[in-house]
Amino acid sequence: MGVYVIGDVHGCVKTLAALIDQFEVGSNDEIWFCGDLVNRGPSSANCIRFISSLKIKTVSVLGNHDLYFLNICKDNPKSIADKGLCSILEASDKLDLIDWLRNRPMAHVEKNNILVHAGIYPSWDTKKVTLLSEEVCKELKSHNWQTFLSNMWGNYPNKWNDNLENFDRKRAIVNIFTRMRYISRDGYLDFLLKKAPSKKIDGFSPWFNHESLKTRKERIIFGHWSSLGLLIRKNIISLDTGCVWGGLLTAVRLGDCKIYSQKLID
Ligand SMILES: [Mn+2]
Repeated sequence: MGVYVIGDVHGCVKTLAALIDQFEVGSNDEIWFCGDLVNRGPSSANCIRFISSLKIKTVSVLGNHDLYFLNICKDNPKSIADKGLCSILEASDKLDLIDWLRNRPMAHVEKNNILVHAGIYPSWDTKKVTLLSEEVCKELKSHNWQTFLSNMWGNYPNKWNDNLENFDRKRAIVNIFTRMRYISRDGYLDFLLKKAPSKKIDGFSPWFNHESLKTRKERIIFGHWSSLGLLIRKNIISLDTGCVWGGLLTAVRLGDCKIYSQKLID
């Protein structure tokens, strides 16, 4: 059995299909996605239809663009600027596509692998990752998911604390799982810094380099950070190689860390 993990697809469904063709997947293989399936690219609707109709097991965690889309569509707009997202709003199966998306997890833990869109807070262990993912997913799956999402925007609280409550607590969880890049030594997050870590930033470092990272023994696979690009360490795999910006869509096979890549197909 092989597990293939794919970086941020952003509606680039033709590129995705061509990448998957390279794997020659069998019925026991699995395909995992780092999230941000929709927005920016040519066809968000077809991207969800394609993934949800694959005949093998798939896992997709939610990214910030997936949540952005869900938040927009809760108001039932007739159209929006992003043509790819409009493809969902105008679809006859719109409700199925929305329901499929909002039923995805924030994090997926299996054996020693943790799949998230952006990152994991240093003080969280694997058990906590699972619990916090479930805490947010419960809200997204509920009848009140629209009200919940309305309260998830903003950059604060910008430091995790176990005593956070209500929407502040959930917003911190959502931001950490789907938007985090840089963290200070004392645990403050800066959501506006997006540069590649090669450029030194005073006081902040990539979350996965934090000295207190509790999930260091697990292998964490994530996307979201296109300026970081492909990074393969023993326990850290970063997969967003900016396909939608004209870069590559990248996948890794977890067993042997074999890398697959596909140039953007418009
Ligand atoms: Mn993202």
